[in-house]
Amino acid sequence: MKEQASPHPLQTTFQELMDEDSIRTFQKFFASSKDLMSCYRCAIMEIETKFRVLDERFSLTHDRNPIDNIQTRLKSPESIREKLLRKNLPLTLEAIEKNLFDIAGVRVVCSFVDDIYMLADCLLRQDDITLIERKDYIEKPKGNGYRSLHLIVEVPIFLQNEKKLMKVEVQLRTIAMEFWANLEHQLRYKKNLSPEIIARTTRQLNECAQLSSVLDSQMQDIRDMIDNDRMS
Ligand code: 0O2
Repeated sequence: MKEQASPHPLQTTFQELMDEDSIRTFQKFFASSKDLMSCYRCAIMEIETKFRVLDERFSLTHDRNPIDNIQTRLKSPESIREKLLRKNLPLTLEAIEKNLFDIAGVRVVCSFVDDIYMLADCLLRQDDITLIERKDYIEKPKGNGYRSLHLIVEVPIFLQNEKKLMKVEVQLRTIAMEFWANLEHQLRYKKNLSPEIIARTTRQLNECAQLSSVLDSQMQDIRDMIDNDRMS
């Protein structure tokens, strides 16, 4: 989800799109998307605040914080363009709003696996939140071992004269899941690897994902034991 430090998106595009008409279309399009991008930024703020409130209230009653850290990101113009092209969609604001649900992203890194589900439930019980899609890659990890709980939610933002419903992608994961995903993300984008190395590293990454899953369940067991002891 983190946008890596890379050349400015417009620079890459200028190199790729040679004819001046395309360059002008792209520039005009992103100038016109400023208002929509600002709405996505507002939606990110709303969701982030909701999680910060939940963390604050939980720490009051349970004497610990379920959230380790929160990261947010707005998809870059270049990623938006790429995704629209990949999905065979036109470069329009309508196409973005209707089809791309991960323009606004909030990643919540939790201490323990059960914190993920507790926070997701608390968020989804709020009466201004609508669940659009839920993908549980913890219960069913991806083939490469990727684990996280993904939610697409709709949240209202209140502007000067209107209320607007915005979609936000929320990714919830533990510190161990985050550790694995960050390293896998770095490796995934390394180019020019031989098929043999790709096969070997894929297998090894999968083993690491399984180790991280064991780590999560052992840490959860330890915490449960400590919690039970304190209550008795
Ligand atoms: P970025 O830069 O993180 O935003 P789609 O959203 O349609 O392209 P899909 O498969 O429907 O694809 O979405 P899914 O499965 O909900 O995953 C979307 C995001 O989850 C990715 O965003 C990553 O952030 C994360 N993710 C999914 N699979 C993996 C994985 O195998 N490894 C890692 N490290 N992250 C993963 P983007 O758009 O790829 O990138």
